[in-house]
Amino acid sequence: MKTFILSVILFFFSESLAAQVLVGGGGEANPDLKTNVQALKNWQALRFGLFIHWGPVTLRGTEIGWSRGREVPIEEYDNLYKEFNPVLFNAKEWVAAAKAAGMKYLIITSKHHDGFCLWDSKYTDYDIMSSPFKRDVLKELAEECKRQDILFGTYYSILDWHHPDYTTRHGGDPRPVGQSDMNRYIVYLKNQIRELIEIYHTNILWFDGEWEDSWDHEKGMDLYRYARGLRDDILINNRVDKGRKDMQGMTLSQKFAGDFGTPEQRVGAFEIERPWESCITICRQWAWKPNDRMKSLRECIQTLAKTAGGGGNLLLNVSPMLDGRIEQRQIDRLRGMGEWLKKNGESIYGTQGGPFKPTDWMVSTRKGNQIFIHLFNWPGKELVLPELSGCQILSARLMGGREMKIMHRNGQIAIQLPPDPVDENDTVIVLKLDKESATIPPLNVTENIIRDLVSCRRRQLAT
Ligand code: H79
Repeated sequence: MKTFILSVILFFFSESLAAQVLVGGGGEANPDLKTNVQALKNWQALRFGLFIHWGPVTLRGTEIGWSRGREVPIEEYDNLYKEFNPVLFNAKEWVAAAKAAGMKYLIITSKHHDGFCLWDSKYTDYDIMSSPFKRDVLKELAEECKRQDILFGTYYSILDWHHPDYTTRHGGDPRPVGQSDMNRYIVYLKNQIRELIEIYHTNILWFDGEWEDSWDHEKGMDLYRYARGLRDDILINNRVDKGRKDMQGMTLSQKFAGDFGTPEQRVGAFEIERPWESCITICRQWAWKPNDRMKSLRECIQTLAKTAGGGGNLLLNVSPMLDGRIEQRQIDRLRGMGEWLKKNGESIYGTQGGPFKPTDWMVSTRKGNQIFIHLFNWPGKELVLPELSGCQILSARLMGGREMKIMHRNGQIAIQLPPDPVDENDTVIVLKLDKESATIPPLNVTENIIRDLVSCRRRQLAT
């Protein structure tokens, strides 16, 4: 009888845990349409993907979409596709670059705010087939992703500053909006989304440009339902609807549609109940820019670790050049991340964030009965952490290396470190526990470690 009661309690407990994962979905208009949990979990386990922003704008080296009517006059911008001929485009090389980085999925701009379509769309001539290149970039890429076992997804901008029926003008566009019609535009948009799902088998719909007044909450929930109706296991970001608060990217409440949050150009805040993905550029601009400042390998690796430590995915953006190649220095940077992941991938893929909450110089991830500590700065001779209540640390070792001594003092754990960091970018320490790490509630370490650092510095000053 006791066991029965216990299992009933456990059942409800696990059900409520599951319910926490079931956030988002179709929003208040679609109460029965929840996020496809299996698809979500599979995608979360991938942790690291490649974002690609690309289009005729690379002929100018200015920002995609945003430079239309700013750095590049509208008339000129809208005619760039007539010169777009990236003859060195090679889907195999792009996907191989993602693979070499240790990335597991890829999202490409099928259509950005400028309205240009990188695929052979039946519903517009403003697409890649009207350029001198005349090759279906999306098709080649989708097929190559399949071949190389990379999950394929598509970015699609809801706002379209080029389409006559879209009802907001931008960049001093003189065309009157009087004849525009959002209902007609939505027919166009849905037709294109159907193409992306049915012909290109996109697994992720990464919407953007939802913030203008032309779009609203009802339209967002309707679009979500439409896409899920075409394919139930598709994932849709929260920019399908108006629930995103700011660039922190998390959805305000469950009344809004969307399967995951989208912090932009920042690592999301620690959040392990609600799914999210940070999108961050490898350089500064989303679209290719000559001599754009590129992030260091250290920054790239730490950004990935911080994202995983906070509980999210990282979608790192690269933009190929006007000739179709990805810059060699970016390929090299990606490979650098892949090399780090070859040694440390266990601490990223398939992990959850925590239990130690992220700090500037340390984050943690967990999987099974292990916790992975990512050290960005070297704390001295010891790493001091709060004790984990209710479980034992059986061992501490450097990732792929030797075991380290653990001491217990005043409710703290002190792990004896080698004198210097093993990996200047991120040294990973693996803690093996006597039980599952997933159940440990999040712990704040900041104060603890700062105190220890201060005393450590004092000691140094004293000697
Ligand atoms: O597609 C990428 C951006 O174009 C788009 N979302 C990502 C994924 C985006 N939407 N909103 N924003 C970016 C924020 C707007 C930032 C801006 Fe700017 C600051 C627009 C103009 C000044 C960023 C910097 C774009 C141009 C310069």
